[in-house]
Amino acid sequence: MSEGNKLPITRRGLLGATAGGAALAGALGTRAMLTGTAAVGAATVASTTSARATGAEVGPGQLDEYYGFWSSGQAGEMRILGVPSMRELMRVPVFNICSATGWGITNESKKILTEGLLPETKEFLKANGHEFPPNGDLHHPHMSFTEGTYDGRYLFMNDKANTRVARVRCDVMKCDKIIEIPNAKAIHGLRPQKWPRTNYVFANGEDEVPMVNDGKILDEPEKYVNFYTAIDADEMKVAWQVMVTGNLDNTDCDYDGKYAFSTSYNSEMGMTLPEMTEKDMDHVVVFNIKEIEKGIEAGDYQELNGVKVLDGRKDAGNKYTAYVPIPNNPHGCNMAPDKIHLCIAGKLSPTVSVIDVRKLDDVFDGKIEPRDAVVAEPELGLGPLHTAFDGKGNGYTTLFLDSQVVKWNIEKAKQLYAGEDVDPIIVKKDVHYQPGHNSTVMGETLEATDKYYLTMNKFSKDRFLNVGPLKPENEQLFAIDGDDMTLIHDGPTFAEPHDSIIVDPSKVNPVSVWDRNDVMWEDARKQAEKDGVDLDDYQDTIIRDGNKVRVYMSSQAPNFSIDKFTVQQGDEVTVYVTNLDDIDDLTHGFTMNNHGVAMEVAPQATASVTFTAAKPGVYWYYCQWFCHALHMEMRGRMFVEPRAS
Ligand code: CUK
Ligand code: CUA
Ligand code: CA
Repeated sequence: MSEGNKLPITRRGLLGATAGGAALAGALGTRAMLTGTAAVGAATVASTTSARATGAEVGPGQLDEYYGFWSSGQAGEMRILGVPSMRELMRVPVFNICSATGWGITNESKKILTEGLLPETKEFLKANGHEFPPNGDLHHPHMSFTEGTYDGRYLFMNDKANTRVARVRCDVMKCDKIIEIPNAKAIHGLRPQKWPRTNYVFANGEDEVPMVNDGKILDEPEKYVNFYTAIDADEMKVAWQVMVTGNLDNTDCDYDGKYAFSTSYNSEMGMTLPEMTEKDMDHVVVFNIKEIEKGIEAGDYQELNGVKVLDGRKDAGNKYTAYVPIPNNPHGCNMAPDKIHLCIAGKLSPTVSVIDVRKLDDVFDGKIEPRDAVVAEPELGLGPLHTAFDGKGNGYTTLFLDSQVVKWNIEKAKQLYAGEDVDPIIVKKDVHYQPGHNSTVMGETLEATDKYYLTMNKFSKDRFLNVGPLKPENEQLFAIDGDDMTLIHDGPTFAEPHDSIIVDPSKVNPVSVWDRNDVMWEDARKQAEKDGVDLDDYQDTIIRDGNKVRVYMSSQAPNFSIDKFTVQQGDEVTVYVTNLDDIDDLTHGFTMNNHGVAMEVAPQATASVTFTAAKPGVYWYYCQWFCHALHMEMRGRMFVEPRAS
């Protein structure tokens, strides 16, 4: 072989270069490994061998067994997948701007994106040419709970980039509230209260800043603090905050409604990497919810930016918080569905620290030391990040550095900690590569199952056709109902699914068609009433109100009720479109050429958009959702007259 023909020596080269590669890959348990899997569908087909073997195959036209709700990290949206096929079913824009649906463009979405921002944020965004942050970093989507299990009302999620928390309505799968959290910076960990129901959503800031962050204090880290936030989940308003020592990373809460927890990797309050990793031990902060509520009642708080802030710092000398020492820059914080064991992943420590939450009463009563609440600390492998559960007493912990998942038994880990000669590790599986979050079916509820295990891997390396310097990430689904963990899906995903939940469809029941009385377009309804327009009926009304023009039209395939309207240069034009079609799939849209305007109008919905008609001329508007054989013809003209001045 000449030098030029030589394949580079990589794992891909070794596997792909010979016919033996296929056999080798088969022996490794999946054909998906070899096929490149350019699309999610292809990946599903490619892995049918193992999917069939476990009975997990989802054929054409068949429905998936479970819903998956996915984060997308810096893409800012939430995604809905079907499990086990891993088909992407829908994208729900939340913190991002969406070209398809008009999220961030319509008046209805802009209201949601702006109304929860702090006044000063609106001001400094304006200086950057924005009404609302155009990006978000969505890490943790979690569903609302009633009595320890999902109730299908809402999904809550954080935005680390702009310190926000959002809520998605599960009936229509649209975001209905976004709030910016005052005082805290970079909301990262987020969990809804599990018991008795989700009255609170717990969210922690990750970054330390001065308590009053107005530029008077800058490089004086000893004056920085961090905040833990409880949000009233029904009102989507901050209920209270607790000031803590150290930073905060991930959060979870118990099944009794008594305690919430948050990991800190920077108990050092260091500002540089060497400082943040200096100590062998960091901590988990335990928040005593009843004591905090009592403290608020007793007036033991200061008001800061309209929020009641309690002092839960380490030396504050009260019962709001306890600090449990944990090695070493811990990350994941996962409450087991046995209601007892809280699992803290050590990250730089190869251990998972298991806290028995029943012992926390004694910690707060001063009967035992905080560290005495730790009942196991098994060594599991390098870089433990997050733990999922199967409801059978086992944990599944991702090992970032080892590129593995380790299945281990909690009871055996406790026995080992107590000095018995047992091995808690059941099995380790390679994953590809560098896993972060993971999930099991209903795994963070009292109805946790041992059906499927999902690993969300940060690197795909050489697993797919090269698409340039930016690589996709990779997700792998395992069947775990047998003795072994069997890989049944392996496929790429776009940035960056941090976290996911897998939910039984009995918990989720979205509608197919909007209710005409929905609050989503309340402002449009009020304006139409003032304008004497019946939004529920056929509309073709154009209202001129100074230099404001309001155009009311309805859509019914393949027609807009108005095929032309005239405005003047500089007019502020608002177009309201009501979709009178009421059957599945008959979504229309409204796109105004050359104005940066597009929106989705799903069956029985009203949507509106406002823009300035800046340049005289003829502009076509059209429906951008393919709705009918005559969809292309579903269009009309806007005439912009030169302003007569
Ligand atoms: S963090 Cu992403 S891998 Cu934001 Cu939940 Cu651990
Ligand atoms: Cu209506 Cu396309
Ligand atoms: Ca540290």
